[in-house]
Amino acid sequence: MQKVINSQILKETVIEAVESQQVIDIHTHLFSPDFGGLLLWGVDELITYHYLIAEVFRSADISYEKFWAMTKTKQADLIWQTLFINNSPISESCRGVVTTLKELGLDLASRDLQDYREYFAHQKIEDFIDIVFDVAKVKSVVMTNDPFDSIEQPIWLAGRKGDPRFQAALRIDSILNDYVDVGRDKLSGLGYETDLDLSEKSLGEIRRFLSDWINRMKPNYMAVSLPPEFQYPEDSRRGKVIKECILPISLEYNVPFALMIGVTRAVNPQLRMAGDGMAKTDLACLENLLRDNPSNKFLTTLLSRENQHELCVIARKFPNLMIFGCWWFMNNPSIIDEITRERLELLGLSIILQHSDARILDQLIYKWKHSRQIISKVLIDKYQDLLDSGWITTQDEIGRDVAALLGGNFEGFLQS
Ligand code: FIX
Ligand code: ZN
Repeated sequence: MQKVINSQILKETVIEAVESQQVIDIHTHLFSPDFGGLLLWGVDELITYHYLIAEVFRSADISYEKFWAMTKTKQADLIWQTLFINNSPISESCRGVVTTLKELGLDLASRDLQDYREYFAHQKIEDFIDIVFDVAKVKSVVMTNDPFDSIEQPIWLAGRKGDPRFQAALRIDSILNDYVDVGRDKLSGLGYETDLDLSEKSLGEIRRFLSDWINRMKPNYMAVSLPPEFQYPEDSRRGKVIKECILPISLEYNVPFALMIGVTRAVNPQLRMAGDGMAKTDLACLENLLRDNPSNKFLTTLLSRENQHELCVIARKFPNLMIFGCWWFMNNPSIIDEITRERLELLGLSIILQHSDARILDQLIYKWKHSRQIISKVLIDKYQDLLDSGWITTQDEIGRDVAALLGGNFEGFLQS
């Protein structure tokens, strides 16, 4: 007998469904242990996350030069003192550290960074991964894999067989955004004969490269981050490579093309990785891609709040587009709340609600805990509206919907 939901039990039913659902995290910067030093974890990494580095310069009286000359431990000391001791850690990135330490069972009353360091020093990474996946209720994560990275490349070439909970995504930014200065050299270095003019031969070689690396990595998707001025079609090397190489290979191998649009890299280069900015995009580029390539599958997330409503409308028009997550500057409670409502209202359940973008393993804990809180709140309101309209629903149906939003839709989209 299925449990019919009424207003009295709606809240607890949704919270239970959302809190217990194992998620698939479709975009992270995490790595499995076989990638060695690329896997970041522990309290010093958490505190020196680039989101926090951007914040520390607003409050600490320190020059960029001096900060970058410090060891990671010293940087973490400074950030801890500035953002957690001298000020309440109220920003989303600071609160994330608090939530993570709390969920790991550390004593927040002590505020003793040394104590926290000792806790991490006693962890064995393989066990710690299990702890984090368990606490965060994460089933699997998708990495961001750069075939040209000097640490990653030999691992893939040797036939990587790492922890299967860490799945691959083939990242192709340097071919699309930096072909002249970086991409071409890297391709040549791997034995793909490419020229600056992108002759027919070069385009064939880029297709061969993509095929080889799809076979090698078995990626969930091919991905690129793009600037706000991105256009498609585009009379540029990038436009040509997308049209002649990415799209046909994506179709042939049934590997979606993920576009993450809106980042302006190095707005303040002094901040290094923390120095990227954003702006809104003319989404005609996406409409053109979707209309001209109806058999291709696309995943998209955008960095500008101003673009989010338009993105939902585009997704209504093109079933070959799956929109996902609240990317980077979007990944803040007030904006997650807003755009999750907008997406559910315009697209129903046919979306991927969230991804974490975690760079440090431990962040899976807070990113998913904070997101689940908002997702529950939004879904309670949406189901309440349905009940008020006279719809009768069950606990199983709510569980089914939540499972789709937090992982099933991604699996289904990949398999379709
Ligand atoms: O391009 C990306 O995948 C971005 O998410 C990153 O480059 C960015 O630095 C980040 O960590 C955002 O959360
Ligand atoms: Zn990312």
